[in-house]
Amino acid sequence: MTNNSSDNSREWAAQAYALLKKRQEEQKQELKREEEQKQELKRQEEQKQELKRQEEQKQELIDNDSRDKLVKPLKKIDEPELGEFDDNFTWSAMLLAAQGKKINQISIDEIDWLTKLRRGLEETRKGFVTELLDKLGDDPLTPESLDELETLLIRADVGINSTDKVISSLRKKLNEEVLGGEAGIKFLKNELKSIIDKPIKNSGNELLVPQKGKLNIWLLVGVNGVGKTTTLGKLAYLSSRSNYKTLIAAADTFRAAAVEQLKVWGDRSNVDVISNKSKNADPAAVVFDAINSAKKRNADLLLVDTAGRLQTKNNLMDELAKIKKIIDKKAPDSIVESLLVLDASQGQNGLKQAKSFAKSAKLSGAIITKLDGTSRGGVSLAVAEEVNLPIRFIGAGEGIKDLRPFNSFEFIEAMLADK
Ligand SMILES: Nc1nc2c(ncn2[C@@H]2O[C@H](COP(=O)(O)OP(=O)(O)O)[C@@H](O)[C@H]2O)c(=O)[nH]1
Ligand SMILES: [Mg+2]
Repeated sequence: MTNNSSDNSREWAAQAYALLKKRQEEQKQELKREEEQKQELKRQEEQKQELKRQEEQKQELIDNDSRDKLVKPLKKIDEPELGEFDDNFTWSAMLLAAQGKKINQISIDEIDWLTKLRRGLEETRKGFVTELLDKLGDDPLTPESLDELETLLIRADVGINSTDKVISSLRKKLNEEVLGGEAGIKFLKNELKSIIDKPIKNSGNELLVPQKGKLNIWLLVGVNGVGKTTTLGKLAYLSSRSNYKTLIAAADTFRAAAVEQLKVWGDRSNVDVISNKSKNADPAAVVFDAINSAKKRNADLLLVDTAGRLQTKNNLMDELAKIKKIIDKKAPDSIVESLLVLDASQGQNGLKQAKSFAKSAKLSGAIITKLDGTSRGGVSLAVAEEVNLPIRFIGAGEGIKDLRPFNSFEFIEAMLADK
């Protein structure tokens, strides 16, 4: 990046920061005003109560109930606090600007997420870009530096196929022209992005959102512990926040605690959970009930949590097939997505799981979780290239907001950020 454009971006980021700061200040003032009004109401009510008490001296108990009803629950600030105007902010704001966002269109939420994503991919980046940049410096790329790059890509779990692809197109490019370090990185980013974008383009659907006017059913599948239930909770929040009528089906009837875990998530986003109390209930029966409820309530999106025990994989696949059969029968017009949840920290192991699931269950997309604090974030590329699955969402943390629709530009920029 030239000094000039970096100066401009910094200026842009500074303006965005000032605007967000102002907005946050206004929000705080608004909250303060509301709080003051509430206090005033409360005071008036207390006065009234006092009068009443004096009138009804016989009544000893204070009527707490009516007072409580007046005090509405505090409106929570939905956005996280604005942090410092630092390198994280500037980097995140620059990424948003690069995607055509206007200053007044960005939110603290987005900045927060991008900061998290970049921090999460730090381990993947270390020993990859940092090393690469050290090695390349400002010198033009050479065939030897390509060998090093090859090793680094494989080490970051990008996968053999994707690595081969990238290295051979870089080699071809080098035969045509001299490529400096910076231009090399840019070319590399483009190559990686096009690998990850290919299945998304092939699916004919850039962004996965529930289709309005239809029942959308999203099945979350994957082995135990990868983050299915957590991801489903975050999805429920994302979807209800975007005003989709959402419902959860607790079809992991194998783990007793799974239903409780889901209910906690459901409560947090105000989404109902359909479950079956009997032990070892049939998952397909839960889905059957959930579809009934979804139809009755005119729901837009039904999120289905499934079991993931690996030791009885055949049963698991049978179970998924049975769930799908019920859906075909009960809701033939619904739009079904089978999303494989993959734990990025499992690297090549996760890739193996993806391949075996893809063979037996018809998958339509992937969700990569636990991108925070793993050195194996590159596995996302391998999933796109080797299992041919569009990545739909990524998770980078255990919080309710730590999941976002996948954005390949942001992902690659975060993976190859130069700090
Ligand atoms: N750090 C981190 N932990 C996660 C993420 N997603 C899920 N987890 C954790 O992974 C563990 C297993 O998650 P769970 O949703 O129960 O997995 P399931 O068995 O596939 O349903 C839990 O401790 C989650 O808090 C993530 O994006 N980042
Ligand atoms: Mg679970």
